[in-house]
Amino acid sequence: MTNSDAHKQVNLDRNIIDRVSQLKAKLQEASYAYYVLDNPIMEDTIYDQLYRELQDLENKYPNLITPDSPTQRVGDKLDRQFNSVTHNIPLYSLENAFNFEELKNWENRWQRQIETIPEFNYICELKIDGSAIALTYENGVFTKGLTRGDGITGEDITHNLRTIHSIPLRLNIDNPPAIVEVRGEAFLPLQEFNRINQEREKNNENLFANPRNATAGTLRQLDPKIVSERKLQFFAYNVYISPENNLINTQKKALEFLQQLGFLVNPNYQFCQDLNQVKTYLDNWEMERKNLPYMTDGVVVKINQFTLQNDLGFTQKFPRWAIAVKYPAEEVTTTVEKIIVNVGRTGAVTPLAIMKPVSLGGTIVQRATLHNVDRVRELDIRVGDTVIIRKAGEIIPEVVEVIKDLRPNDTQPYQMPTHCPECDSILVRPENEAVTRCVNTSCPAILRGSLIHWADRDAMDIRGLGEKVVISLIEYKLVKSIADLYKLKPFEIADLERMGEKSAQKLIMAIEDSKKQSFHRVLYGLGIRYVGASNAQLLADNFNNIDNLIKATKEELEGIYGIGEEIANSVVEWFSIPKNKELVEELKDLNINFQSNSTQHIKEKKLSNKVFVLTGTLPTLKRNDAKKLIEAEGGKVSSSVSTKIDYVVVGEDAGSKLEKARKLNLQIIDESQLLDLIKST
Ligand code: 1X8
Repeated sequence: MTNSDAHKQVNLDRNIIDRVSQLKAKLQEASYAYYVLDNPIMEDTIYDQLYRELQDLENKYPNLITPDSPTQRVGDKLDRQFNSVTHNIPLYSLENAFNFEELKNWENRWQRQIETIPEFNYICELKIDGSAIALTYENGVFTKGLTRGDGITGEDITHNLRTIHSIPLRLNIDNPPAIVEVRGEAFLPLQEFNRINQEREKNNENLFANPRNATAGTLRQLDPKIVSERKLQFFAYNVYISPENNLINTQKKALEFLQQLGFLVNPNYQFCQDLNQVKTYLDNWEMERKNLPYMTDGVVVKINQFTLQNDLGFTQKFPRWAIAVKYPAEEVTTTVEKIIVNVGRTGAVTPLAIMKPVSLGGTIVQRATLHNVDRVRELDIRVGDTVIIRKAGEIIPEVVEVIKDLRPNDTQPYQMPTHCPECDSILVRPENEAVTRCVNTSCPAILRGSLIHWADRDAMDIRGLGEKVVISLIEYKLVKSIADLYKLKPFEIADLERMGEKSAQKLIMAIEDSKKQSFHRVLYGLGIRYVGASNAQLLADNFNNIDNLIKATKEELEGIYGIGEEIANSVVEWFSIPKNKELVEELKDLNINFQSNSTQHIKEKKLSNKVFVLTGTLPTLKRNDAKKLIEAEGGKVSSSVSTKIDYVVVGEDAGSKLEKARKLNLQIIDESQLLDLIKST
């Protein structure tokens, strides 16, 4: 290379470097105008061209790729579950008020907390029904995004949050503070929520019950590509800056600052002098919120002044300076066309009203649960009745009331069937239980429910195995148990209604893939009564494999913190039924995962499954801080001393708990030993 060639090379690089940074800046500006300001400054085709030019340059010169480049929003699929990360600042939830009276009580309460009440006012913001998220920016660049989790530790979902266009990858100011932490709500606009559910219905996948669940489910995807296809949005509502900035000393200024940083802030917030003005805001948005393109479930009322917020601080669970005022669940009227009963996977028989379709809380509904026989009798609901229905947090709403004055002539009281509508066995209602059951273990309804549950998102997560496919599989006698799923041949299902060869192949792959799911999901999938997703995790962590669990006695099960008598009984009973044991053996032979993976994150925590009791005054740690430290490492804190306790942490003036701990021969430690425990292992 001659001298002048080398010179040219440097120039070329300089030009390319400049071009790349210009492209990044221009694309970022256009994206911000489109997604945050809702005021596009560039044609889509131009954006695409510039984006492709940047992508080509980055492909050619990979060392020019930076994490804040617009091309870096959709990354690679994760090959493991998410890491748990401790929040720098806990993410508290909010205390709820359900009417204005309760809001006034809250004001009285916080005002009694302080000696002199300074001048103050409130900021009202809409409460968005999504997932709370914490974002970290280091020197202006987005580096980490966590879910709320339990408020102390969350899950690292950075790769998914990067796909949300209203989350800037780089803050929009010169000389950003070293650390900026932004909190806000990720959510799915209603239109997008409905589109996703329509798609899921088409693909025979289970529907999301509401936008909140859909948001949480989407954020927990391992593949950012799927996340980026679902148009999530983000409203920012809180910011922490380090080093501190004393100019931002009110919530109003914080919201304005967030906008300057490039975030989308919900524009419907309002400054209120006092609770009377808050009342006007609440009354106005009770109806107005129904016209918004996203779901809200209330209003967050915050004290505006940060000095006052700091003086008030936090209770064990909530900030004292903010409260959520919840609106009552939406109710609508419709008429009953039919009353049917549904048999679930446990054989439980639930009466349902089939109604004239109505719009309720963002979705069209047609079925409402009547819960049980007693409820049906109490309501005296009849075909032809006009009813008031309400969403109770699930996709199937409930009937709240029958408007008797609107009842047509010639109606008949509803008679619950005495026999199972699916297998004609006689229905049984055990004494002192509200539930009527079909107890025929070969009832097709029970098989159907078990298969749907097995395929559930939180169980084996088998895509394409929704209710309709399961019904066909059973109808054509292709499966008689969960194990039969793993013996299906593509040609057998390709003939089913609405299934082609391609979807059949895909379904077979998804079923095969589910063999890799972790043990706790398998346990949950078995559908043992009272063993929900979190109890399944507890059992998997403590017993490691299915053989240990099968052998476990009621006492051993009850020895686990978090497992009570009801659950223990249910587990022992389930494994004592020969048919269930046969199923487990058959699934084992098919290579279903019945073994805990010891590298799971829960195991990495130092105090996993250790239970502590705190008693007396510790020398440096406040009780609540000690609790948080223990919980952050996976431990639990109990308030009562029993043989289930691993450590009793003792401070000054410890009383009866210390005595009891000595009697039970428990391990007694002091604060410094606790801290060693956390630091070591
Ligand atoms: C939760 C929410 C908050 C706000 C809006 N929507 C929510 N779901 C807000 O402050 N604008 S604050 C909050 C919390 O602190 N847990």
